[in-house]
Amino acid sequence: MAEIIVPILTPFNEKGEIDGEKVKTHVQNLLRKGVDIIFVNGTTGVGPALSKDEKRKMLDYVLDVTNKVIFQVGSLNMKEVLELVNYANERDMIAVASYPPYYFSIPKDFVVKYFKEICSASKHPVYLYNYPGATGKDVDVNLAKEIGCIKGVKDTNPDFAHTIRYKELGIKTYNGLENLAIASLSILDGTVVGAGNYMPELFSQLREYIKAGDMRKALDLQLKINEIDGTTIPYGKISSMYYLVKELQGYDVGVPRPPMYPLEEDKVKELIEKVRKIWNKSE
Ligand code: ELE
Repeated sequence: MAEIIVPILTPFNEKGEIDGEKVKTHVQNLLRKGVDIIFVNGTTGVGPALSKDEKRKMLDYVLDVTNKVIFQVGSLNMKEVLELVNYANERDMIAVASYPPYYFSIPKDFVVKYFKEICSASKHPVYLYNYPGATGKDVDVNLAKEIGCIKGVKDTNPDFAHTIRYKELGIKTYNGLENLAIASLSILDGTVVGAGNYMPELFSQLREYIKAGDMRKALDLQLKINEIDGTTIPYGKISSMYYLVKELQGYDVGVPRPPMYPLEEDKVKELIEKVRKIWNKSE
């Protein structure tokens, strides 16, 4: 069955520290609602904004609940990347993953070297997190072929044909966009969806419709997911999630940490009203 993967948000308290208990409550709920795998330190989890120590903490809090984990270790500090890989080596999980080194203009062979180093250090399968829109680098199927040791890929890419091509490598392939979940759940190994943090049941339901061959209902539900997801954009997708988890899932996951700024009270109210209206509409 196609997998639903949630890149878990990182719960912070008012002082900007990670709240471990909130992580665990959240993971338990996601698994109960049909999520299969937790992606740690992804974009939604503000991976690039976490220290090495915080990345390790997030991993351990999630591992306290489940070993169905993909651990994102990417950083511009190679020493820290390898330390995180070694940390992962001592623990049970599905895979480690990384985005390519971002920000800098570097030749492709540096990207190849980066992933090869991770592969040599890791006892777990190594997955590629390809998000060209954010990293400025496209590690496409040809570059992945050159790297040679990639065992899975999460491609956050509106170009679905680009994502499908990784299947030439026979590796686990996921697309990371909410609005392509219907396609990802139908023909890929699954979907990685940030919005799964606050509406996991909608993605589970989507998978059920697809499994039953009820594509008309699946499409309607996909459109509803798009509408809710789209509503959050002007408020900041990541910041919005903290308030929507509380509203729709019923427990506190703390607050976002700047530069993902917390939302003003009136904005939260406005956001929740808009989302509730769509959420309550019958399919
Ligand atoms: C999504 C990205 C995409 C989920 C992660 C994910 O968070 O690690 O803002 O929708 O382009 O791929 O969060 O973010 P947007 O994989």
